[in-house]
Amino acid sequence: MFLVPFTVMLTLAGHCQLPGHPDNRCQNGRCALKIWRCDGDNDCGDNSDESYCPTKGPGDACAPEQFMCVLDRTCILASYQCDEESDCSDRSDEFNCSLPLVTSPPEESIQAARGENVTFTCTAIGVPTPIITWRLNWGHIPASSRITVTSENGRGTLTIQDVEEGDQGAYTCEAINAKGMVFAVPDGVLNITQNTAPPLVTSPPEESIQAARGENVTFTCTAIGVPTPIITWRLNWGHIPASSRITVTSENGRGTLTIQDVEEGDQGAYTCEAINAKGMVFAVPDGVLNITQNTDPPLDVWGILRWILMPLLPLVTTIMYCYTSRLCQSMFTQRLTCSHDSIYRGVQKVWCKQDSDLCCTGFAFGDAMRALGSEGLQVEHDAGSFTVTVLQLPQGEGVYWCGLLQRNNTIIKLAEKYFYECESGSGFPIISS
Ligand SMILES: [Ca+2]
Ligand SMILES: [Ca+2]
Repeated sequence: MFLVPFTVMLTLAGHCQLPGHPDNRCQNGRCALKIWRCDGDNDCGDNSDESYCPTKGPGDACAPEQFMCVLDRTCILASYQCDEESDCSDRSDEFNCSLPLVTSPPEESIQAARGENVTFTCTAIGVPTPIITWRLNWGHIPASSRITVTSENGRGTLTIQDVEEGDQGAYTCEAINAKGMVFAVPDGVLNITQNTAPPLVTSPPEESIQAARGENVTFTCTAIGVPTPIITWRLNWGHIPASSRITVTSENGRGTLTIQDVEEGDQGAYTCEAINAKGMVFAVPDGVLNITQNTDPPLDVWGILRWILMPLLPLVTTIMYCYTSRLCQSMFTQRLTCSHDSIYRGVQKVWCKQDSDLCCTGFAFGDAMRALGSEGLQVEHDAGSFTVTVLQLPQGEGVYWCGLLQRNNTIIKLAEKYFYECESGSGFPIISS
C-alpha cells in the first residue's frame, strides 16, 4: 500500500482553500478545517463548526469533543490533542501522535447498473483518530440528496443511491487528523454499466383472426428489451405490401398492424419482429388472417419454412411438470448458473431436460421459487441470474437447459450443461457445514 502525503492543494474557485487540508465552509462563509469540526473550539466564530455534534452519553467521563487525560482522567478539548503543547499533567495528550495510516482503501472498482445503490468504504488508523472524507475526480463531492457520507472511528463510507451516469468517476478517500492527511491508494472507480438486453416477446400477435371481406383487423404484439425494441411486421416472410389500407405502429415496445377493408389478398401469416441494438427475435406463433368467404384455408408454408431457415427462431417447448419417484441422493452437487439481464426479473424461468434440438421437459417457475418438484433441485435467484443446484436428478442424466419462458410457451435458452446421474464423478463434493 502506498501513502501519498498531501503536499499540494488544487485551487478550486469559489471554495475555501487552506494549505495542507481540505476545506469546510462555516455558516458565516468563513473557512475551517474539517478536523476542527466538533473539537470544542469555536473556529468559525459563529460556532457553526461546533453545532450538530455528538452528545455525551450518560456513562461517559468526557464529552465526544473532549480528550481524556490518561492518569488523572481530566477532560480537555479534543483540539488540544496532538497540538504539540502539553495540556494534560501527564502529557498524555501528546503521546503517540501519528499521521493517519490507511488500513483499507476503497473498493478499487464498482460496476453498477443505473438505479442501483453503491457504497465505497475506507478505513484508517492514527492518533488522533482520523476522519474520512471523499473527493470525486479531485473535486468536491457534489451536493446531492442521493449521496451520504459517514465517518466514525476511522471508518468512512460514501453511499450513492440510484446511481446515474453523472456519478461515474474516481472517488478518493482522504484520512485526516491533526498530524496531517493521507490519500488512500488506489481510488475507488465507479462505472455505470450499459444496461442492454435483447428483445423478449411478452405477447405474440393474435394467433388467428377470422374476418369478413371489408372488415378492419388489428394484430398486436409486445416485447421488452433495452433499448426498447421496435416492432415490425412481415407477411408470409416477405414485406408488408405498401397499401393505404395498412397501418403499422410501434411505441414503447408495443406494435400494431391494422388492415382496413380486408380482402382475400390480405390473407396470410403476419410475423411480428422485435428488434433492438442487441438483436432481433420473432414472435411465435404468427398471426394468421383468414377471410371467412374464402373456403380454402391458407397453407402456412412460410411459417414452416421459417422453422427450418431461421436459426434465430426461439426454441419451442411444452413445459410439462414431471415428477418421478426415481430419486437417489447424489454424491456430488452440480450446478448451473443462468445469467440474464435484470430486466427479465419477474419473467418466468425454466429449468428442463433437453428432449431434442428444439424441445425440453421440465419446470417453469417464478422468482420466489426455491425448490423444484422436490428438495433435490434448489434455486437461488438474484437480480441478474438464477442458479439451480442439483442434489437429485428426478429426470435422470442428460443435458439440461435453463431459460426464460415466453407467454406462448416458447423459451429463450440462457445456458445448458450436462448433468450426471447419482454416483458419477462430476461436480464437486458436498461440503457439510
Ligand atoms: Ca471547532
Ligand atoms: Ca496538547
